[in-house]
Amino acid sequence: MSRIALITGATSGIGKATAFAFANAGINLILCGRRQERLTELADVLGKQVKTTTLLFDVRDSAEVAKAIASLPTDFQSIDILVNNAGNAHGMSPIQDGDLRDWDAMMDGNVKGLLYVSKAVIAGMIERGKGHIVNISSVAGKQTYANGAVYCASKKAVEAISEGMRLDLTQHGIKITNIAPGAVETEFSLVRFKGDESRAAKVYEGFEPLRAEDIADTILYAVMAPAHVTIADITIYAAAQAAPTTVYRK
Ligand code: NDP
Ligand code: 8X3
Repeated sequence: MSRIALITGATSGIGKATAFAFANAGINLILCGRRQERLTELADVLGKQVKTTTLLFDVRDSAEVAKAIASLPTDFQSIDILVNNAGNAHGMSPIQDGDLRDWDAMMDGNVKGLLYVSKAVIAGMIERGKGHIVNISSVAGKQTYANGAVYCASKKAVEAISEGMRLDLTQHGIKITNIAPGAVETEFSLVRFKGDESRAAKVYEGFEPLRAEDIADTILYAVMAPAHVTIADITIYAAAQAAPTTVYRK
């Protein structure tokens, strides 16, 4: 029987590419995000390949998350795969200049949001004695860089949550995969720099960044591993990137 995957942040970038990769592999989809129009467009396309439904919620709102997931039609309730991908960086500045709204957006979305969605899905996985959770961390969760303390902290938290989930959930037949990408050209930098297109474009200038599809391929690889194999932790850099802020540009 085809598996069912819930992907957060499916409206853009890595989440969207993962939705395409999963559909090509015959995995049914629950596509989540805050932009209904994009969700509808995506569901129209991918619904031709696999069974697809959408959920509109902000991961920062625990009640909204619980309500949305509880509202799934019966044939989408047995979630086999959860891809905790929704998240963003907001702002980039020395800690002393940080904006409290940016800090809230990152800690509430990247950390607490991931927890809220996981909580709503894990109970069913435990009941069924199987499941797979893929958490999208970042190289920022492996190594802190200047002007990024809070985003890095949010991704270090994701790393810790992945480890903790693996310790607590392995006995219930649930696999945990933590994926830490380097620079991927998506809407990420546009969001970080609040719509400043030229500043966002500079992040990817002079080298070939990762594409969302590269990360989607890795996520697919992890979820297609045989039953006895857990892909626990993967770090992916662009070939020209050696560390979060060490990029060899031409
Ligand atoms: P995008 O900005 O392209 O996509 C972010 C996705 O997250 C969107 O679909 C957005 O959907 C969703 N999202 C953001 N905030 C919320 C929220 N509060 N509630 C619900 N959905 C939300 O960026 P990426 O695809 O690059 O980012 C995906 C993940 O990958 C993030 O966790 C990011 O930190 C991580 N990452 C990205 C890297 C990069 O270089 N691009 C590198 C390492 C990790 P919508 O706006 O519709 O809600
Ligand atoms: C996104 C990659 O290096 O900008 O998580 O933090 S980085």
